[in-house]
Amino acid sequence: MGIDERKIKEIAEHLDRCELERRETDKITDEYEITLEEAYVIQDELKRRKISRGHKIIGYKIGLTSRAKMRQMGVGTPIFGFLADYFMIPNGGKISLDELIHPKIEPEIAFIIKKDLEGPCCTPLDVLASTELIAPAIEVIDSRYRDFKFDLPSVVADNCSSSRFIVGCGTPPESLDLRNIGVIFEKNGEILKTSSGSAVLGNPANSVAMLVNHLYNRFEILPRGSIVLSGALSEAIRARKGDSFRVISSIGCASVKIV
Ligand code: OOG
Ligand code: MG
Repeated sequence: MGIDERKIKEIAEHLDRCELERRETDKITDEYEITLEEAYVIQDELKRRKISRGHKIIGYKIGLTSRAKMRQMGVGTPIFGFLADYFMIPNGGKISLDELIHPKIEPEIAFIIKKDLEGPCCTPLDVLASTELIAPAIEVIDSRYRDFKFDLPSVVADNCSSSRFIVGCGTPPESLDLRNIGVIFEKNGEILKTSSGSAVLGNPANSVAMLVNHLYNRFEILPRGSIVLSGALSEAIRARKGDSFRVISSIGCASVKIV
């Protein structure tokens, strides 16, 4: 490893404080040479800090799983992060801009997992067999890096820009073809983008299978009860005070208001 344990703790503390004090920072690779593996160790430390403050980990997210997002961020590899309990906002709820740095909104498809999933060879079919519900979702990302400018190790260390999320009512996956879930992304009643489930790696279940195999490499499983955000279907949109965002889909709706 290029950086030692002390540096890992220091960087995690720095990123954690930036989140809590809603401060921007330069990307960490401006100062340190960090491998992707080390970036996930920093993310683990960030997770430990939140758990030690009494927060629970309630799920995971995958990022950069659509061409639109890869193009927008200039990073072409899927990334994995965790979801803490305080990230979750009730459907139709409000988010105060004062709590965040420069939030952006993404339309997503969420999975609610009913049976533990374990790698190393998890397939999309395994994912469907262990999924209780598929639901429309909104992710609020809020990179701690200035202007959302980062490279792969920096964004992974920063828990993949995770900040808040909203999950709508779900549908059991049995009767669904996930590739054909139609999704309309609206801001203030105007359509920003239409897309379908296939925008996420051909099928969002592929994205969840990748997460399970990634967790296996880190000696973890995807536990039952987890919420998984499978990745944005289209570009993230900057949120301003007063904006309302809605994800309308063939399986239900999710909405949030920025105040
Ligand atoms: C990284 C997080 C991307 C997604 O769904 O693709 C992400 C970022 O764009 O800041 O959450
Ligand atoms: Mg996302």
